[in-house]
This record gives sequence, C-alpha cells and structure tokens, in this order.
Amino acid sequence: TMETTELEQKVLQVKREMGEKLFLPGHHYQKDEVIQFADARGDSLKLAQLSASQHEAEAIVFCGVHFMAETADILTREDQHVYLPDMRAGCSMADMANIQQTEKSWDRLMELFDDTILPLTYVNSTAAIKAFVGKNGGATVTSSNAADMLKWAFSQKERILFLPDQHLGRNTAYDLGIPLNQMAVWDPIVEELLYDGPLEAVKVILWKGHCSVHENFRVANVEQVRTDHPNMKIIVHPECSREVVELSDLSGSTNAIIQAIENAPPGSEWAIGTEMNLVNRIIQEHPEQHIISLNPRMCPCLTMNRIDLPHLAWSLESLAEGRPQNVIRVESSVASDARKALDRMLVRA
Ligand code: CIZ
Ligand code: SF4
Repeated sequence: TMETTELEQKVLQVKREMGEKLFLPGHHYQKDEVIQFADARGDSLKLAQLSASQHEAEAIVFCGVHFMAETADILTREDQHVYLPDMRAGCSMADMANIQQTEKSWDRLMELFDDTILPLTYVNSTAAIKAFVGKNGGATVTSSNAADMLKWAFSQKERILFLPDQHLGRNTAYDLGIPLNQMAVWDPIVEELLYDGPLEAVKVILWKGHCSVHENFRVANVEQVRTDHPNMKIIVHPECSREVVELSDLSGSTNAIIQAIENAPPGSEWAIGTEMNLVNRIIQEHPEQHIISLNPRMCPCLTMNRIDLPHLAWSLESLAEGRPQNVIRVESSVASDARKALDRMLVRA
C-alpha cells in the first residue's frame, strides 16, 4: 500500500497533468485529507452549479455523496463525465425514499387529498425521485432556499408533499407560519398518514425520512450546553428535529452556519449542530472564537467519509491511465425529468 505522501503526490500529479480537463468539487463534509485538493468547496447546491459551469472539464471527480454526483451529471453535457471515488458513498436519507414506494404512496395520497398536492424534494434524494417530482410539476429545494420554494409551491397547489426529510420540511413550513397541527407525516413503510385532525386541514405532508447524522443532536445536548456554557450561542442545521431547532438560538443551511461564525466578533462562543468534519474545520479556522460541537461525541457522516485519500488517488490514477472507474451516469429519460425539477429551483436560486 502507498504511503500518504505518495498518494498526495499522485493526486497532485494527475491534477497537474489534466489541468482544466479535470474538475474536483469537494463538499464541506469531506475529510481534510480530501478537501485539501478540491478545486472548489461548497454545499450541494453550489457544487452542482459550479460543476454545470465548468465548460472545459471532461471529467468531474465528485468528492461528496452519490446524489450530488448524480445532480452534477444531470446538469452537465453528455460528453462530460462524473466519477465518484467510492460507490459506497451514499446517503441514508436519500435511501429513505425509493421510487417504487414513492409512486405507490403518491397514488394513495392523491386519492386521499383529491389531486390537490404538489411534490417537492430536498436535493438530498435520488435522481429517480427528482424525476418523479419533475414529472408531477414540482421542484427540488435545498436548505438555503427551502422557504422560497415552499412559498412558490403554495402558489401552485393547496398542499405540499415534502420528500424525503421530515425535519427540513417541518422546520421550513413552521417558519412560514404553518402550524404543526396542519402538518401530517406519511409513513411509507406502513403506508399510513400519521395525523389526528380533519384531512381538509392538512397543508404539508412530510415524508417520514431523516438524516442519521443530524438526528444525533438531541434536546439533552442543548440542555447540557445551556448548563455548562450559559453565554454560548447554539446554531443548528434544519435537518435537526423541530424540538432541537426550537431550543437553539439559530438554525440555518451549511452556508448560513459558516457565515454566522465568520461574522461573529472574536471571543464569541458557539455550539454547532452539524456534521463533524465541517465543525472541526470551522474550529480550526476560527481560533479567535470558542467553538464546540453541540454533541460532544461529534457526529460524522460515515458515507461522506468513505471518500478518503486512497480512494481519491485511485480514482484519479485510473482516470489518468485511461481506464476510469465509477462513472455516475443518470439514464437520459430520468435525467430530463429530474432536470425539470432542478430547473424550477435554479431559476429562483
Ligand atoms: O446534510 C447534507 O448532506 C447537506 C446539508 C448537504 C448540502 O450541502 O446541502
Ligand atoms: Fe445524507 Fe445526512 Fe450524510 Fe447529508 S449528512 S449525506 S443528509 S446522511
């Protein structure tokens, strides 16, 4: 096996050789050993938009998870190819909405609600789900534009089905003034609507999915920080539960979290509720502030971490040797419907 320095040399060598023909986007949740080589860092929306604007690039080696690489493929030309250094880099949230279940659930829900629903999907979803949403008049959303997209959706239909993250859906709808008793949860496993009131009152139907990383930030963690650090501000990602968001000082997308820390005066104290690699990087980049993770046990995204230096070096080496591995190619009929859902968001982003 190669030593770290050899692997790093390999990465640098291929980057040098390929120049503009290679684009290497890196998600904020990636390991330091990988993101040090990224041509751009960002959240999933920024990386998708940047990938789409790399007209010189023949190869995009995506340092992130599978759905992000799919989105990059959908938004780039036919002759540009997207690669994922480890095919096991999935997303447990995206996997919580598979297309068969979604189509079955949709039929049930349209019956229950008499054709009054528009589907929205968080970009953290498979290309097949994005295509389903695009075909049915809906759009994708990210955590930075979810509120605007929800408003748009209500200009189209009476009710929204929000996939696959119930927490982002609930937190965003709540911020828009929709009371919790007008939100129902759809459990796709038992095909059941979890709701107490009259069906006419339902405005938002939340797909019962979640992020297994952000669910690890609990009310008990918030209470502990309030006790141990009374002056500390708590900021969390809206993939955290409603209860945790409610008890925190601020909530916001990856970019909003980074901005809040950058704009805070020296000596500020923060507990951050988001993925571990990003929190650690923010801590390193802001020694003038006192920053901790909201959950002291830290919360890594295991699938993001599957992209490591050995996988990146292997992926680039195989590409340079003309036998590229792990191409991410979304079938063209799926891609064209998924693109409709993405475009409805991008024109408003
Ligand atoms: O939790 C994630 O995977 C996020 C926040 C992705 C992104 O950048 O939108
Ligand atoms: Fe998926 Fe959560 Fe990991 Fe993001 S942090 S890639 S939503 S499992």
